[in-house]
Amino acid sequence: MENLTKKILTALVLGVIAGLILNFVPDNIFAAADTYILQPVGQIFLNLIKMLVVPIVFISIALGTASLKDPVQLGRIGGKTIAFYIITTTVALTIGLGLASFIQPGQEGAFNTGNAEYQAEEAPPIMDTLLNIIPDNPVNAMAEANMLQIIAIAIFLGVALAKLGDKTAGIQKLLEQGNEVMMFLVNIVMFTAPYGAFALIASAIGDAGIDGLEQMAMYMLTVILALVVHAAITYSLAIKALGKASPVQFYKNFFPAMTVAFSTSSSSGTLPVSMKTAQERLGISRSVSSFVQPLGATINMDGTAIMQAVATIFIAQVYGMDLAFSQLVMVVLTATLASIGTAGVPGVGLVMLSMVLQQVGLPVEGIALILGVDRLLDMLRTSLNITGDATCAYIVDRSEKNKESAVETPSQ
Ligand code: DAS
Repeated sequence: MENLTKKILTALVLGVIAGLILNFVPDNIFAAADTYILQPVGQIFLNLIKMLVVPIVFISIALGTASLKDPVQLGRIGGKTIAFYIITTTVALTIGLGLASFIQPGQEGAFNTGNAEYQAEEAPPIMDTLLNIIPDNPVNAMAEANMLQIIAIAIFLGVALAKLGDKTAGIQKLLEQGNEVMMFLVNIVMFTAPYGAFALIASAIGDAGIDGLEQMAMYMLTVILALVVHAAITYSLAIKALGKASPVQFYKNFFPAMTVAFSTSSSSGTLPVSMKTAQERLGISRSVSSFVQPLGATINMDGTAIMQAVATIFIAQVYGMDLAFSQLVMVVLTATLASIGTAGVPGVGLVMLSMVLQQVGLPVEGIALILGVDRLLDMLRTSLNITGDATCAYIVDRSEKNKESAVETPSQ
């Protein structure tokens, strides 16, 4: 994994250089390079890694649930996970709102809002998302890669396997072997990671353009600063205080998965690697990792929440609109709820941002101002998203192990 991480990092550096160079070639040359080389290579890598997500999530959750001692433990793990996710997302939003209000990245009149337009995609209503968690057609859920429904089906199967025990040993063995096959395929697919990483970041930098990067520098720096503060403070404190571990060591061990998340901008697509890294390098049990991380890839996106908070303040400033405290509270509530219903795929943060802006009465077309640099920020915030999921899995796993050891070694 170390060697692969070095190759991905090298590919990313070369991709940034290539992207900057592409800014100095004629537009038609960049368009041809992007259309016939960079996009296809990047898409092949993304498709290969996403190909494994549904089987890996389904098999790991079913096996993880089946290995739990009792369904009560599943309920306890679920409760701790949801609580951690809601608290850290709220903290992330507060950091984003606070830094953006302090730094003031958007000045009224500094940006051309005249021809800004953005066609907002409809994000699913929250209630529909919650009701749709229980699928009416498991095959459909798999075909549509509906992660929340796949998680629900896998949990039902896992509980049945746990209850039926030896009667279904054959199915459990089949799932175990399926997991082995999937992990092998992850290793195979990851050989394409450096090429995909190079292509995706070169395309994103070439597309953003040096002018676009300069004009959006303050906005980007505010988002990046908030991402770093959340990782360096919120997660580090949680790892130290609740996980009883060194945050530096945690980040070193989880870094390979973060480079893949950065390259793909997809939490769901990175799941095969983030779960493998969490289990093999962070020592998180498969039962906790395979429940907490897939759930987090779908409902927990602290990096995305930070972008939404900063973007909301930025757009309000650019359009010269002040946000009352009650509107800021609405931003926190809407962004927290919006993240539950959307899967971790590239660009989903903007779909949710349009919901937040509509909720507080800000012009949705303001998203057009940040569109050009969003893919680059998506890479960074997706790395934070999966890190929050792994931090939660680590802490929940430690608390479960402490509980088990407490039970096994009753007080004297
Ligand atoms: N790319 C999303 C993810 O996979 C995050 C986002 O779009 O904000 O987590």
